[in-house]
Amino acid sequence: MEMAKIGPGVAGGNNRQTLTDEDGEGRKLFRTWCDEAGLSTGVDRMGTMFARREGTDPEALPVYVGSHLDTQPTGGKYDGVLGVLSGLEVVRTLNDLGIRTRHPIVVTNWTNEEGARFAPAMLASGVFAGALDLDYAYQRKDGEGKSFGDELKRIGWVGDEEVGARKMHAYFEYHIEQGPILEAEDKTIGVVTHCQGLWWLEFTLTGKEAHTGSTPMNMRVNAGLAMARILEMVQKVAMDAQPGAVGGVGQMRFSPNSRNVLPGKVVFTVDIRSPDQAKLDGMRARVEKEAAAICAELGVGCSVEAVGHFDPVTFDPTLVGRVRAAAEKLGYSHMNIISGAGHDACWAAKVAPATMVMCPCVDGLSHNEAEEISKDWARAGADVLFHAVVETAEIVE
Ligand code: HGY
Ligand code: MN
Ligand code: MN
Repeated sequence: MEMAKIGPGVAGGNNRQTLTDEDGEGRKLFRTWCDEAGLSTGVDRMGTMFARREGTDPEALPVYVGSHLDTQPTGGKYDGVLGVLSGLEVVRTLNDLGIRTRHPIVVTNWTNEEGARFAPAMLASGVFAGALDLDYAYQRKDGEGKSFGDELKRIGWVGDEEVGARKMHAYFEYHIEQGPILEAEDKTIGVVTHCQGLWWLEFTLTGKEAHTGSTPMNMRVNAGLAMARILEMVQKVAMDAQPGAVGGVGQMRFSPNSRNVLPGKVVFTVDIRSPDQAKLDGMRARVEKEAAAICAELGVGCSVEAVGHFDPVTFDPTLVGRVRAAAEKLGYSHMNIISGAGHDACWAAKVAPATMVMCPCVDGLSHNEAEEISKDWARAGADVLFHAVVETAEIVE
């Protein structure tokens, strides 16, 4: 709730977008809490924050536990934040109980998980895992043409650590489900076995700017109509690929975006996802092929760029087993679940054993200011996270 006071939304949620002044303030507050917990904080060149609690064995690779503090423009208070602050709570609890672990524990705040201001999502963890390079990340632009690199410098969070130089013994991420399954099944804990893969396809359609009144229908090069038909087609592609597939569009821009000018340019991003690799890639191929045909029929120019991608992820079975065992030991109802949303854990899984813990959220709602959880759910997930992390970090008597 303290963190939620920074970058408040307009309807009870948060607007603390990455690399804004509010993000900078949230980072400072998190840093203060880490200092108070006796952690030493390092920052890498993507601005990701790593707060370290020493282990008894300085040679042992740390157990990382983290998520993200940046939010959607109309985000909730828990997406990402719950995971970062629960990681901090693991450390505080160990401090309170005077427990020492062999492996160090590092609480992590990844930069730009959301990909709302700068695409792609999970940008910093993608660079950390070597899937994206630093220069590409630094040049990503927001809707006002500001670059990631300039904005990171502006808020003063360019760290000195090489991105990806840190090696992990294991990575854990605790996150709200952001979907309706756990609540509908009345389960308190999601044992996350996999995460679905994703493509973000940015389409740029070129029409002919003309008067919406005096231009006869047969003379129009209507990029807006092409976009509408492509959105209908994306819906059909996703429905034809059921079960286990989603597709839609969250953002589009008309230019010149004037009521009585047919758009010269329409830019929008198609978001398609599936846990099945063949289905995911098949949907991408079909969307691109059918979009080209729609535009050709209307005489509209069509170009597409993949601005976000990761393949379906299988989390580490040993760590998944520890999450399940912790839920059982603590007496929480639980079920296996595939994450519908993407997370930094998806990239961490490329470079270390990784897994996630999930708790339900009310009505499965997220990326909405009304996002809500219960204290019982929050505590149960943090409990399970604590036990799984501590078992992996090995208590030293
Ligand atoms: O898009 C996602 O799945 C995540 O919320 N960034
Ligand atoms: Mn998130
Ligand atoms: Mn999110």
